[in-house]
Amino acid sequence: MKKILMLQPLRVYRRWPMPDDFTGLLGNSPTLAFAQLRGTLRNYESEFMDGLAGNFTLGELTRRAQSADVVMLNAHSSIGALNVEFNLRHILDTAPGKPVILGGHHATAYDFEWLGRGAHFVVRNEGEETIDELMAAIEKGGPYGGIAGLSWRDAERNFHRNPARPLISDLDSLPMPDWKIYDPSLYYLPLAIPGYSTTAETSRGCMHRCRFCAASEMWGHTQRFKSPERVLEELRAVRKLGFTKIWFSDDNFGAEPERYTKIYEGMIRENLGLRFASFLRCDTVTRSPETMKLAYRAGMRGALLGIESPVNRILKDFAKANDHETTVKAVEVLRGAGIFIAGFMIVGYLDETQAETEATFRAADELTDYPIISIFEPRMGTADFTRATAKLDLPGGDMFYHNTVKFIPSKASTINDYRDFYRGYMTSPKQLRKALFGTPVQRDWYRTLYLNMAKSVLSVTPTKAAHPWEMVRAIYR
Ligand code: B12
Ligand code: SF4
Repeated sequence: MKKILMLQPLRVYRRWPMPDDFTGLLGNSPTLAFAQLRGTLRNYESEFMDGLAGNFTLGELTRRAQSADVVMLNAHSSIGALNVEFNLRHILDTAPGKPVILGGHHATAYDFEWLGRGAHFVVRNEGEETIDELMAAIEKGGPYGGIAGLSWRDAERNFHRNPARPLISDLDSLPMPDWKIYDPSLYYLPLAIPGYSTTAETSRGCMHRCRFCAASEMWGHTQRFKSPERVLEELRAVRKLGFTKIWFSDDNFGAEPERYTKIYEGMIRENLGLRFASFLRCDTVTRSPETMKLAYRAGMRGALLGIESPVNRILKDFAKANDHETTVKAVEVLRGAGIFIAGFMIVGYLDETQAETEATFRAADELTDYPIISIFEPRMGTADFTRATAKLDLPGGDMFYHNTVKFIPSKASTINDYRDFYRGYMTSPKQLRKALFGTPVQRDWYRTLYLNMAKSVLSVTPTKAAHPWEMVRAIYR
């Protein structure tokens, strides 16, 4: 039987004083991808190493890669690409001869670039059916040309991109994810109850077309749903394994209120005792305020709300199909229901004026319990990548790598406003009060964040201090 190492690459390069993938400071949850792939590949022996959550050495990676027959890596963002590449090269050097397979959002957008960097195979878009066929082909030594959704290189280093694979029409037909591959002690979501945290999904993709969004692009601007019965079956399984906190990976959670009403009612009826957070559009909230009250009773404690900007001109330019008035209403509904609002916002957008950027910073506190503000990053495959390329307004090359301190040249000064905003925000008595006397989720959220920020600052080494805000190599063993 073939043995598979499933790998979320180790953080070999880190930035200091704050990491480049800042969201990890707010809590973490594993990618569902490997539980799902493990569910599909039940006839293989597999283990998972989460280099974003665990503290592994390169020596350990070498040992595990050497004892595996196949290595699978998740490449999901330009921010993580440097570390994925380092892990890939390390495996090729220290465990030569093993087929190395990549998958995920970034691998899909940059398949040939990854083959050029040494990967043998890239599974594009949805992974389950392709990986099943690929593993069978690897056992036989090929051929690979007939496997839809696969990019691969042959012995002469010619690159091939097979035709795309149609999306799975019925998500209920997927095997159950196998959450047992995760070490529960590595994950923590600040949702104010004890117990373990993990990731689950109720749907895949999103039917909207926001110009900056790569997630919707990945799934062909479609959204497919699992049935409420299947979702409840998964939640029961998760609960049985001792998890109490869920991050739903859905890009557009709650999109069909009737379907989610059934899920929430089931969770309440079965007294699952779960707490969860999910990505929500503002119009999903305003379309059905009653459903949000039910969601709270079912355990929703965090809304990762797509606010983006308080400026209607910018929202229109994003093609967000929402306006600021909807945002204000959504915030009111969620606050009324008692749900913590982590608001996603974007500054430094193409053509954004300084006044519009300032309006976003000014609105951030009022519209959220905590604002997750990103500086605009044109992602490969999106309409905005094409727009930024046409204007020669890209932070760097083809955006294969991105380090979150370099922005589109026309908005380079935004970084200073951004740092001033967060410095002021995090040291304001208002946030400190939330950490000490806020609602249970506010307290958990802010304490987790302050603690992780302190740990990050205190992880200083002479090398890091000499190169603040640069990615520096952090693993030497
Ligand atoms: C959980 C999660 C995280 C977790 C864990 C990440 C991890 N990979 O371990 C944490 C919090 C650490 C995280 C961090 C970040 N994340 Co994140 N994350 C998610 C989230 C919400 C869920 C992922 C998931 O479980 N999906 C469900 C599974 C079933 O789908 P999937 O991952 O796509 O996997 C399928 C296929 O892609 C494929 N597949 C995936 N991997 C592999 C590997 C192999 C070998 C194979 C064969 C197939 C395969 O098969 C799977 C089944 O079909 C997604 C949103 C989403 N809907 O996916 C964002 C998302 C992936 N994250 C994103 C981003 C931007 C980030 C950050 C940069 C945020 C930040 N600024 O800090 C960081 C980067 C971290 C890093 N160093 O790379 C973006 C990526 C956008 C892009 N590349 O274009 C997404 C899409 C969110 C969004 N809507 O913008 N993230
Ligand atoms: S609603 Fe969210 S997931 Fe859907 S396209 Fe817009 S940003 Fe992307």
